[in-house]
Amino acid sequence: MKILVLGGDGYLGWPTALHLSEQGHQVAVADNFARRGYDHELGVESLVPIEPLQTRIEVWRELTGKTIGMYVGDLTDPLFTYHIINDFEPEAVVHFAEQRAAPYSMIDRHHAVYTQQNNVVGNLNLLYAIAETNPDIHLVKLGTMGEYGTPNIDIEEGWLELEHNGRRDRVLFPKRPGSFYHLSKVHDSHNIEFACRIWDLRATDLNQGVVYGQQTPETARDERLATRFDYDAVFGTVLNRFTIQAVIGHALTVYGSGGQTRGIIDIRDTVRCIQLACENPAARGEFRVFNQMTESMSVKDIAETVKRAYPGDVTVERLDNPRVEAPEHYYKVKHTKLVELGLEPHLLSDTLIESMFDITKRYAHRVRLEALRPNVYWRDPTAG
Ligand code: NAD
Ligand code: USQ
Repeated sequence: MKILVLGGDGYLGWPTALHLSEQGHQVAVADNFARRGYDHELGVESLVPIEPLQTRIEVWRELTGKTIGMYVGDLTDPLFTYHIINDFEPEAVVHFAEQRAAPYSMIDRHHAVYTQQNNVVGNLNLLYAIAETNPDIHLVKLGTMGEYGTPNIDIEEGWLELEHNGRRDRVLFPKRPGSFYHLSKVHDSHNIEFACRIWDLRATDLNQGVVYGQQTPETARDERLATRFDYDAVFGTVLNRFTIQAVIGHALTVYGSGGQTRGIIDIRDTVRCIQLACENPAARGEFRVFNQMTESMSVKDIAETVKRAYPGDVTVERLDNPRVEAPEHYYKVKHTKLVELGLEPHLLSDTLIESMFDITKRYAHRVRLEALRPNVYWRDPTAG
């Protein structure tokens, strides 16, 4: 298939592009390098050094003989978005290209507005470009489990059958997200569902949990193919942060009671899920939602798991939670649709955590300790 990966320079977009290319698909990536810009703005860097996108693509071609196309531009620019759809003529578009850190969106008004403009406008331009160019293109969009929040009922895959005052209906599952970033994904989901209804587009919204891990079989082939590995308090995600903190002898930073529970997924399963979604497209007019996570864990259980796997001493520090989120709650998620399509999940294992310790040890000298402490507070909109 011809597959266009938007956000192909990012943590997940790059390994996905390699995986799809390895599977024999014809791949092109698009990116505006905003993510590298946030690093400059925040004064942080990926723990693992990453090559420029051009170098990565060239190394992949040298190693495999496979070509990956490249477009540089911004999805909020409609001319660029229409151009890439017209020029590459994809059968599927995988859309990763959004500002994805909840804390970044909560720094202040400017960052909240940027996040929602970047994400919602980029996605809307893409919907129009697909509808006007070729409505047969399958949109595979990265959403997030955080769209649902932590409701006191089971979380279904996107849709909810309900009965109210004796009448029945099928409605989008109610959303109660926990940051302006997560809200941008809710707005995207509604826009996509509407576009499927009015223009008969085909779309899959992948409500993904928190991703962990740094390597896939393809990125591991050469260190110049590495994807980013963030540890700072704004972009670093919880399990990645805890493995890095364990190695450098920093206390694991559990926010609040640690009773907050999230869906999680190994990066190797992320790339496989995208492949499965692309190869099994939604029908015309269908807005399909998959919960892209493989297991649920509380933050304190994640901390305990990392502590157990580490061969040295590890301490856990309970920090006042900088976020506003339920400290203890019900959490039961249905996530069977990707398994039905063939996903064989890698559940969290000591072996995987040990391999993350090994990667960290190589680059531990690059950690900036001050970047580890949380410095964005949900209740203080003037902090930025
Ligand atoms: P990332 O920030 O590493 O990658 C996103 C890429 O998109 C970056 O390279 C960035 O430069 C690019 N981009 C952003 N805005 C753009 C625009 N307007 N035009 C063109 N390019 C743009 O993030 P990631 O961790 O790879 O996440 C990818 C997607 O998956 C995001 O949509 C995120 O919300 C979703 N997701 C990520 C996780 C996770 O744990 N990392 C979990 C669930 C969902
Ligand atoms: N947490 C800690 N200590 C830390 C870091 C995080 O206790 O040092 C806690 C947070 O309070 C939160 C949980 O861990 O309860 C997850 O936080 P996170 O930063 O790992 O993940 P989150 O902010 O939810 O965002 C990440 C990605 C985002 C994606 C989301 C999936 O950055 O792009 O959408 O995971 S989900 O959580 O399912 O919404």
